[in-house]
Amino acid sequence: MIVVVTPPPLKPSEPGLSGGAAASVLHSLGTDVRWVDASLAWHRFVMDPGQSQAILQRLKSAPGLSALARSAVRAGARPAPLQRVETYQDRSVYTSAVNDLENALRLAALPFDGLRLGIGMFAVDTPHRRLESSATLAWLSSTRGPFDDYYIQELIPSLEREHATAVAVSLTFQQQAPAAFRLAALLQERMPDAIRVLGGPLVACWRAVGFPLDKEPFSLFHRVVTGTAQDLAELARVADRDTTVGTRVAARSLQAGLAASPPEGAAGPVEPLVWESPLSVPLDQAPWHDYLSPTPTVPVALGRGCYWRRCTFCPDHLHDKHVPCHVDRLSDWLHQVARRFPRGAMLHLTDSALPVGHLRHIASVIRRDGLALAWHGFVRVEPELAEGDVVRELAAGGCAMLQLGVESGSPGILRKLGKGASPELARRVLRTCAAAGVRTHVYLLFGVPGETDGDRQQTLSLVREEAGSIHAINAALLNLPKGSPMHAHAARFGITELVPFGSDTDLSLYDDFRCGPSHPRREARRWLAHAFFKDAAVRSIQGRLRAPFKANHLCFLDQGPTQG
Ligand code: B12
Ligand code: SF4
Repeated sequence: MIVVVTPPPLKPSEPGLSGGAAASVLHSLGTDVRWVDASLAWHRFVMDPGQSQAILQRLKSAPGLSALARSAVRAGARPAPLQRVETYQDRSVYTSAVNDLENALRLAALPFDGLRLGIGMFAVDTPHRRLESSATLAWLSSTRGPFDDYYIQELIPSLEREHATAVAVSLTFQQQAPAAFRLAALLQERMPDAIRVLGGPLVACWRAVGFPLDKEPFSLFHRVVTGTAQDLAELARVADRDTTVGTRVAARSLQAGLAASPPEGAAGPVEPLVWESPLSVPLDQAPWHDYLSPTPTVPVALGRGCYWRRCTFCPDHLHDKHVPCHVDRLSDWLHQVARRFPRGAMLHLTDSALPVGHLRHIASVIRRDGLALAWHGFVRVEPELAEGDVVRELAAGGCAMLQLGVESGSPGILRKLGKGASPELARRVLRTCAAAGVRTHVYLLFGVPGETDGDRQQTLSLVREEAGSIHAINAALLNLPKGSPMHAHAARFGITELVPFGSDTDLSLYDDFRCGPSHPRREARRWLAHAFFKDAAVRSIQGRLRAPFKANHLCFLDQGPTQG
């Protein structure tokens, strides 16, 4: 049996998509596979009152311990505050529940000097050590850490009981890397015969920018792969020598009536099978009752890649061209989810930019067939979303929230970013969504090369003037992705120097940058602190909300204090 493991810590509000999707693909290839959301299982493990008590015993004299312990008890209650619908009806109640969870995770990290844990967060406070470094990850893989007790007491014994022949570790975000490598080290010690494979989006991104992935700690794995369907088929073949997956796949391809030759750029005949269907987690394997959401939330990708691919600050063109799933398969999947959750579910559509055509299809199926499903996800600022009829149709078909890549209120900055949308269009889209009852989560980007206070002020004006149509804001500073057009042609954008984020960060996917004497990220950070976050309109939207769950919970939250 192959066991796919999603390492901690992801936000515990819904299943991690990548590992679950890998297990679904392996299952569709006829492989004996089980998926473990070890992130959720680890959260459940550390929130257990027995675990908190054990830490308290160990650290009797640490300051502030009793407050952390009280928080941990509240966060560990069942049902947890973040599983109750009422918690989301009042932003201050919600914020307290989030604080309790964060405190519980802080408590779990306390026994380990220099390490910090939070919601979807793992940080190293030790000077000169950063997570984006193979040396730091090698050190963490050889050191006892906050995941050990769970691995040793729960996960590894379950892998032994099931006679796992291969353990496929799925790595999406940097904060999961310490747990991924530590698991490999413990498996090497305790289950040396099991094949250890590392793959997933973060590995694919490391490979795409050309990092060598053969030294320590990568050598703890037998294989490090990007995670294409071809990689999964190969894994299935190696792990289960008695099955002839290759033959099965070929047979299934024929059954599905797929072209014999793969599309350009595809690794082999397995890929089209995967592309036909939406990619999601196995509905029968996720521990649905344990996620910290008021409604079961099912992540799904409607395709691979982005259909726009022209934003200059984005590395998306390094990956597959956009391939959306087939709408008939999408309808089938929606029905499967609705059958699994007759009392309702939230779909988290995870694509970087959701095609409006697919959204209209989802809405029409949900409405026509009366499915108890709602959904949210990222969209580009598209003219169709400024049309009242279209957005009302989406709202009637389950659209709870749209996450909009507005980025800036300055036309010059938007042109530089290659967004292909104007501030005026963004304003119309925001108003249309609000009028239709769709929450809007506005993503803003600051610290762009050449950005002035005037540009930033235009963004603030947009927020002020459209505040009544904005449900939440995400204001980010530009970390320049390696491999993005802006990085590859830095001089064209007025960048005079690319500067690594810290020394010894050989695994960082991003750089900082300077434009002559200007340090745009630093200037923007100052302006955000002094102007943006102090502005009344921004404060009225943000309220006093603690929002590390971001969109995962904002889609359930009622409006801020000054809105209707
Ligand atoms: C969609 C996406 C998201 C989605 C959800 C992702 C998810 N899987 O949970 C959302 C919108 C939530 C998201 C959020 C963020 N994201 Co993002 N995201 C992506 C993106 C574009 C695609 C990943 C994806 O889900 N694809 C669809 C799924 C179905 O495919 P898949 O994950 O590739 O899995 C398939 C295969 O890889 C394979 N597979 C998976 N695991 C394994 C394991 C083995 C052994 C094998 C053989 C195969 C295999 O099987 C699957 C089915 O075919 C990637 C970049 C990229 N192009 O890969 C960035 C990326 C993962 N995100 C990134 C970042 C930074 C973020 C944010 C932190 C951004 C922010 N500032 O808020 C947040 C973090 C949220 C969090 N939970 O902590 C970075 C991560 C690097 C890092 N520094 O941590 C990436 C790499 C982009 C980048 N280059 O910067 N993201
Ligand atoms: S920023 Fe978003 S819309 Fe632009 S190319 Fe990247 S993924 Fe596509």
